[in-house]
Amino acid sequence: MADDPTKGARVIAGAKGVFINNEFRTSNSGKTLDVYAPGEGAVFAEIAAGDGVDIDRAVAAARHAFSQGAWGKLAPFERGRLLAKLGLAILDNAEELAQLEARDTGKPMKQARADIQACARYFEFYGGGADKFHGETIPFLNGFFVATEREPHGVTGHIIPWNYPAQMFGRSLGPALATGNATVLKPAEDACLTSLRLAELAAEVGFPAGAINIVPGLGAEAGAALISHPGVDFLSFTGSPEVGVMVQTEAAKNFISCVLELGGKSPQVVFSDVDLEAALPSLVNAIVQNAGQTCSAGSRLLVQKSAYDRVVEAVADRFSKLRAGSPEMDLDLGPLISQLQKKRVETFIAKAADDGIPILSKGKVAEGAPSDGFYVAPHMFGPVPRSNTLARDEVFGPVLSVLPFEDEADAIELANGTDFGLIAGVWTQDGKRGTRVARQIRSGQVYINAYGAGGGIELPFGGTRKSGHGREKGMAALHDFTTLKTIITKHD
Ligand code: TXE
Repeated sequence: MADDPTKGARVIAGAKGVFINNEFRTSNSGKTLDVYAPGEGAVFAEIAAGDGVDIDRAVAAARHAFSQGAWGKLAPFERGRLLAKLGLAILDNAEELAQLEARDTGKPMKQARADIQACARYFEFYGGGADKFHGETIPFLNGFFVATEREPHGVTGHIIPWNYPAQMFGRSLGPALATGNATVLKPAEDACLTSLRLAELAAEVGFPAGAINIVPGLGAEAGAALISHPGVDFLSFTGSPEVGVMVQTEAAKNFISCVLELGGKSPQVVFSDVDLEAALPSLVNAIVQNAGQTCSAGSRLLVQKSAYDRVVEAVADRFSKLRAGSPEMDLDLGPLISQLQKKRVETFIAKAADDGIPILSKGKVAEGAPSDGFYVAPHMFGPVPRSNTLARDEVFGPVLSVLPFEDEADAIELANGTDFGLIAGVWTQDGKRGTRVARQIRSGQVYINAYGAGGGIELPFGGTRKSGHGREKGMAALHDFTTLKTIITKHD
């Protein structure tokens, strides 16, 4: 382990503080929380346990930045320039950030490096969008001139999870800042070090005080205080459906709106005319990436009966070769984020065995992976009965459920057969069928002959029903972070 690149990750100086008005300060309580390195199963840092008082201070700082401070006075192109500068600073510090992210989340170094590149892309993309997102004029009665304008909400509250901390930082804050909001972010207690370092970088490149405020802490304390705060004008939440309901309820009490991204049980629909060779890497990677802890994980593999044996055999073969290991081993997947998440996933696996669902294939935890790390070998189960929990509920781990279907109509019914609707993949060489099926699947995104390609920063992303609502990514996110004003002028 001596050559572990992540061991040198600088645990940033301010990690034990809250970041308000461009500086780290001691939290109100002075209490801290332990941070585990999931790859090692050991504590490697401490963070501040922010509370309601810290949230009050952060919201006040954001309010001041928005209404009186330098941030609120910037022209859109100046905001855009700052976002672009942050994107460049992220690229300049990419290796350090990737090492910190890998240590904090356990993900393989190649994944962590890709995540940091994606984080930079969010700031580049939204930096470019800041001065290109505008209203319109509307033809109205004679003697009137009507124009619409996109206004920022004011102070936006952001709660992000631990699975892609740096990416979520960019995905959530990028569009909020581009449109001129001042932000308060509560990162996940399980992995928040890159958020703190990114905020520090933002201050270094010139973001005015109060534009970005970070309060780490527990969901039930700092998180609960942020979502119920009367000084917050809009909420952006990514996490579990259970907490998503709380966010929406608190937003309703304050008469504000919110965007919720709550995960999924996404299907990959494989028809018998699939180009299997081309599809295989995506069919497997969709559930293995980030050890299955991905909201858009392709956790249900739906296979047409006439091709079932052929497809299952090929996927199972790849599955059996998968290896989980520590960040520096840089294998197919890393550990899960915590002992708790490992237990949750193992409970699903044990239940599947109790329910008599056959294991079609299994990967391994690699030799040399630290024995205390939170590793779970990838599992492939099938055929999974349609009513089973493994066919309906999000596992958030490297567990693939295989379900057979008869024909196109059956495939659509099965694909739509959960409470979620985030993303889907359709695999067929029949172009008309691909489009037909994609149009009938209820979800925010549908890929045809691909899955989750290229990070999709430019592509609107979000769900229906239990997967949440509102859209992140792409120019669509700018809509959520603004409110539409119509100015009606009578000139005759
Ligand atoms: O989520 P939580 P957890 C799903 C996934 C996973 C399950 C549980 O299925 O197994 O949720 O994960 C903050 N008020 N997803 O327990 O608790 C918390 O501090 C305000 C899918 O980690 O929802 C963290 O910052 N905030 C998902 C964030 O919510 C609260 C990603 C997410 O934590 C809070 C993560 C409260 N009362 C989990 N309680 C996705 N969509 O990708 C917690 N939080």
